[in-house]
Amino acid sequence: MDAGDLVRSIRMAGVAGGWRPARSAWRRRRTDARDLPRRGPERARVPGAAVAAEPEPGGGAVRFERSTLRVRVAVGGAVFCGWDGAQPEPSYALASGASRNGSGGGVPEPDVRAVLEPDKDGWRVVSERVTVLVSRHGAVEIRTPGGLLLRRELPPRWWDAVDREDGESARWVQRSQTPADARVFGLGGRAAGPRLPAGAYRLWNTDPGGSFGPGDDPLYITMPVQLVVADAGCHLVFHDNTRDGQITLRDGEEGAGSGHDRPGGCEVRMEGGPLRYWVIAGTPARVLSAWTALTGRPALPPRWALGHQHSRWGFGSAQEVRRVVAGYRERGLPLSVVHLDIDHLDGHRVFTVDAGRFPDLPGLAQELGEQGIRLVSIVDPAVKAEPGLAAYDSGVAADAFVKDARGRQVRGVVWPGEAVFPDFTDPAARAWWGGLYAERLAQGFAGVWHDMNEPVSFAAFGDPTLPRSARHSLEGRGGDHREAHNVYALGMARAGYQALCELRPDRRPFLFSRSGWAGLQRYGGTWSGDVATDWAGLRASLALVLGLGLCGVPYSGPDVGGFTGTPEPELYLRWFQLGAYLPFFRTHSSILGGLREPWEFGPEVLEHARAALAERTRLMPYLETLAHIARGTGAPYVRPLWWSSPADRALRECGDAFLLGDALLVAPVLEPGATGRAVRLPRGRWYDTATGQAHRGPGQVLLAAPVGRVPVLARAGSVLPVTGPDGEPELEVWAPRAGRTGSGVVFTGDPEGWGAPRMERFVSRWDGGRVVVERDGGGEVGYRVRVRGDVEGDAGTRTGDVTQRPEGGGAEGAGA
Ligand code: NBV
Repeated sequence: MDAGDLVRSIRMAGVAGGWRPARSAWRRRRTDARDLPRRGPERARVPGAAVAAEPEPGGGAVRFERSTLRVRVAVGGAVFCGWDGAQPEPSYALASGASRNGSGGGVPEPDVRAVLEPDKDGWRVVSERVTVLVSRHGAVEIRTPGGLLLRRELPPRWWDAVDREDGESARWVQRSQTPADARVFGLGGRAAGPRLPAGAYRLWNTDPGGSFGPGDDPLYITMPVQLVVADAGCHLVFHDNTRDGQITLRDGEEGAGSGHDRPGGCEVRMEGGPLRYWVIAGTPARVLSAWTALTGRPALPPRWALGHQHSRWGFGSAQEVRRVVAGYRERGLPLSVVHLDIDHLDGHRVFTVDAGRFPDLPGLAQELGEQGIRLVSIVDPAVKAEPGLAAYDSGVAADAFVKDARGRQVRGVVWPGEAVFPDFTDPAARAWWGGLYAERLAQGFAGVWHDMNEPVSFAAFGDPTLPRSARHSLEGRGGDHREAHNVYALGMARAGYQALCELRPDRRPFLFSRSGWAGLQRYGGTWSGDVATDWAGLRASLALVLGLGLCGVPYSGPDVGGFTGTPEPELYLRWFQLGAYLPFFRTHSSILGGLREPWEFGPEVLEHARAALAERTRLMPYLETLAHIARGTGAPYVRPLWWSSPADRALRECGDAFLLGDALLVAPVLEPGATGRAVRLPRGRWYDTATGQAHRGPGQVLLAAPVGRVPVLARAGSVLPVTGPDGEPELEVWAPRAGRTGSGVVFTGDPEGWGAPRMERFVSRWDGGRVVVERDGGGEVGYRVRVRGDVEGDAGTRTGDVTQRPEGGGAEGAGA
């Protein structure tokens, strides 16, 4: 047991209490001691020298003395490399699974224009976006079409079992080099990010137990997905292997004076499973587009899921829910969703209701629905092992629960007590589980919140999850928890998403999940999990959202105010102000923590929270547009500052600000006592949206950040849809630089159904001393237009607002 395990188990035992976690931990240890195949003697192997090569569609196979490497460039430019005969499938990341409206994913066709040909030191495959070079000893280089090195994978090393009777796949390690200036992002949700410092990152989805801060790793979502940014270009590398493993990052060093750079690099070490990876090179936007073409486009949340959401573990009763909702209503604060946590269940049993505390849940749901508020339900995977309980009995009948090697149920301990775990890697179990969601819909819930699905089984010591030897279907191939653990929540999300599509075919599902893996976005989003209530937790919550977005999961956000304890008013407010600009905006806290209603922190905080909520409401059409862009292209709503300037090295280090779409730059306050802050600007002209003052990037500016607001800047030329003062949508246009043009798109879609959205594009430009906006392709603009920034000709002469009528006619008024 390492130190992390120890801390976790102490926290876990505290949370769960009693003797059960101790018994469960012993049981898990015994099961593994009995059933886990023991590794016999091993022998190291490297590929050796190349023997032959043969072309195949999109690339070819190079045979070495002791392995074979397959290189294949796919249509769209993604490169697949597989050793020892590994193919792209089967894959949990690529599986198209439950797709609707083409969220797809899946193995792309080979690009037949790319062919393997001899090169001076081996072979090469030239394609439109990258050149792949394979050396005679099995090193693989990925270069830009211009020849710049993006990544060099050194020949791998395996440890094969000497007598193969144990049936175990070989452990392996692969080292790689990246340019000295390269910076790495991603690896799932990492509190230490967004730019990942040098160090070791484990690949094993883990509940940190209690709460986490920037030093806790791994967390709930790990993924072998790295987004690497360097002067030479940007690329994503994905090691498609679900096993436990570790990625160690090493920073490069630029040879100060000596002229010799020490490359940066990483080492991927896996406990078994295939050695195969994908590399996608290009601009960040292209990389995310190709990545989500491979693993599936992000599900589009219903419009209401972009509004403010409120939750608490421990509402405890329908009256308390009504009291909180009335609190929002009476203060005129918008509220879109209320979440019910495990305390609304009967004895913590999933798919039940405590009828004493929530006597008429469908009635409550309807009552809230009349006020425009949706109810979302927590769903934990563990089912109480209790004959007579419908979920248990039907699961037994469907043979859906995870078993050990001897065919007995694997039992663990979670909130309801002794529990069993559905095998979400089994298609039949997924179908059975999905059917249970009918009960949630009948109770009036509009969406689901998957929790505890790393999966967690409380343990007084060791790893709080299922035994590694537990058997899983793995889509019929058969295997154990070592392979299934990291994709357990992904399978649960797939089951839930598919069920909601089938049970309510006219509505888009709303689903978010604490744990997951590459491809989670096909089914829904995620949230921070139990982030600690302190300033470091606030910073970590932004790191998670940014990192996950770069791994293809764009919809997420933290527990605003932190999960634990009670935030001081200033911390609560700063968290609230950040949350208002993130896709998933939810106040939530632990049953042991304090309240998170905006009025609980004094009148000053309430007024500032009101302003943040008003800004959220104003930006709703823009957020909806960003949701459609994410759906269509994989570009996250929340992007790092280097998104459109990846060559700006200073921006790669910047983890305290972000771009919200193309138009806005948000610089939240992440420190106590601040009244201003430094903001790094990407290249271009940026307006402070509070003052209208223009700033020029690249560079750094100091902006006021009084307690009532966080700096937000708008990119000159941008056109974004917002809600106008009368509640009607309007276009906000930030004056382009003199002589330049700008643009923006607007998506308006079906609020909750599957109807195709409407896309409109607008262009902004100067015309005779005033800014005009035109619909791309001609025709009426159709919206009221508000021009902001430098509204008269030369930059800086006059700053203010001008409103234009929908017909695109003359100015209605000018602000100062
Ligand atoms: O269901 C209770 C909590 C929930 O409020 C939280 O958001 C989850 O991350 N859940 C974890 C289980 C309890 C953890 C201590």
